[in-house]
Amino acid sequence: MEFVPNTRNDIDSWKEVQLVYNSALKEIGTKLEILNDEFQHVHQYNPIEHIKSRIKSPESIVKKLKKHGYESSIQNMVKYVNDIAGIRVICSFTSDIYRIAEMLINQNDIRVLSVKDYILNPKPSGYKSYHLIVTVPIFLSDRIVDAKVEIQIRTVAMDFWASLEHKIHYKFEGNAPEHIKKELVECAMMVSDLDARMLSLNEEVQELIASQKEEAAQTEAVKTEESVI
Ligand code: 0O2
Repeated sequence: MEFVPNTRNDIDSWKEVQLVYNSALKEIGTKLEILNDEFQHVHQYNPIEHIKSRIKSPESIVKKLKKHGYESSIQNMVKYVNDIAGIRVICSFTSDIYRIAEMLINQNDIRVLSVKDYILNPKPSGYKSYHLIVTVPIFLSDRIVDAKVEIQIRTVAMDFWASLEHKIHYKFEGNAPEHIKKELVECAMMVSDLDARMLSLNEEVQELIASQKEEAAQTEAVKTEESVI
């Protein structure tokens, strides 16, 4: 079942697949950076903390095909594996996740294939994140190819939990003892609580800043009025 690109044709096709998916990551990455810069310009605030991207290794792609009962071929990879190109967007607050997703979805060259909201509906493991599978057009010299990209959007706290849980999951080859799984679910709940508290703190800070600005503007208006009199 193992995919080893050994014929000239296979090697060329695999190189082309990588080129297309790498281009897709660049396209989506640039779109996200532009949205972040515009947000900074309009609201003096960056919703995106950082962005990570990767192309899935051929071994992991083959593993996924095998899991779903497909033979290892380049055609099957492109057809059935949705996360060959993956991008992870780490935001400050939960509200930023939905803002970023909406702004991206509304771009007319982006086609949404699926949305999974693991924030509203967390996985039994405790995993929380917002997943989108989209296609983006890649303009090659002689044709346009629609490339699939998996976008995972989550907060810094959700990312912290997912990274550590992923390591533990691998250490036990997916079969962690029950008490460790239970502990991880409890940690996920603490992470959700932390996110909720940070969000409400941020909302309070924004309200305070807005009312201070209004007060300053009123004082300025009174001063101008007095100087005219
Ligand atoms: P990797 O190494 O991160 O790429 P699929 O398995 O993709 O065919 P499914 O089940 O619909 O189909 O995918 P899902 O669950 O929507 O999303 C898969 C990805 O989400 C995983 O990719 C992980 O990155 C992440 N993920 C999902 N569940 C968990 C979880 O319980 N813990 C952590 N830490 N991450 C999770 P891969 O391919 O499994 O791995």
